[in-house]
Amino acid sequence: MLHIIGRSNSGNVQKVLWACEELSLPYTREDRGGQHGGNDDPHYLRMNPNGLVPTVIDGDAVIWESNTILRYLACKYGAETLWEPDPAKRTLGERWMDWQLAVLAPAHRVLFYQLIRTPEDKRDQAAIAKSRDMMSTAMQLFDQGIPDSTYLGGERFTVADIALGIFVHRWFALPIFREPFPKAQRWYRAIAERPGFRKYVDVGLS
Ligand SMILES: N[C@@H](CCC(=O)N[C@@H](CS)C(=O)NCC(=O)O)C(=O)O
Repeated sequence: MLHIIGRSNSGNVQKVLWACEELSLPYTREDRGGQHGGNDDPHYLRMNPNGLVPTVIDGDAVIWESNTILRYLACKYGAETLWEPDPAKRTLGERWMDWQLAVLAPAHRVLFYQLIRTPEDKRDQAAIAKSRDMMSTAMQLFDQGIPDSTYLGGERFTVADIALGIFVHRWFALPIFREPFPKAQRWYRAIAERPGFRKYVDVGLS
């Protein structure tokens, strides 16, 4: 059975949990990271040299990087669902997955840690404002760049919608000023209906 390593309040672990729900895949999970620690245990570092979560074990395969895990699960278990079989069409979603790692996640990081994981009296308001503006700039690009289709890759819900869904959810859930991004909001409404999103992502930020 699939084994997931990582705390369930990690956005990158939530990607994997949401994918398992979409695929009706049974799994076991152990807490690691954050308040649970254990990232630097030598045996964990041998599996994941970054000391980050998630890591997934599936038989002989040990996999890290959440978007790589998403692609693996979709390709292996989601041929009829999460995996877009046409390589050219698949890039429509995959480009946003790479963009999520390179642009959106770094833009949101300070904002998220300051507002959710830092006590109010210790928050750095200037850093919060700067990170909000960075995330807003990224969200504006997302709003203008996504297609008019229901999902990022067309009418099929794929792993790209999961990878982006986690971080776009944070934009809409954090207690911040938000410019109206109507296309992003329409897409967000569609993915927020998925049972996997409700079960693992829309559970409060922590
Ligand atoms: N690019 C990596 C990022 C992994 C990452 O940053 N994980 C965070 C949790 S979301 C982590 O392990 N933080 C340290 C910790 O939880 O102790 C991925 O997508 O898997």
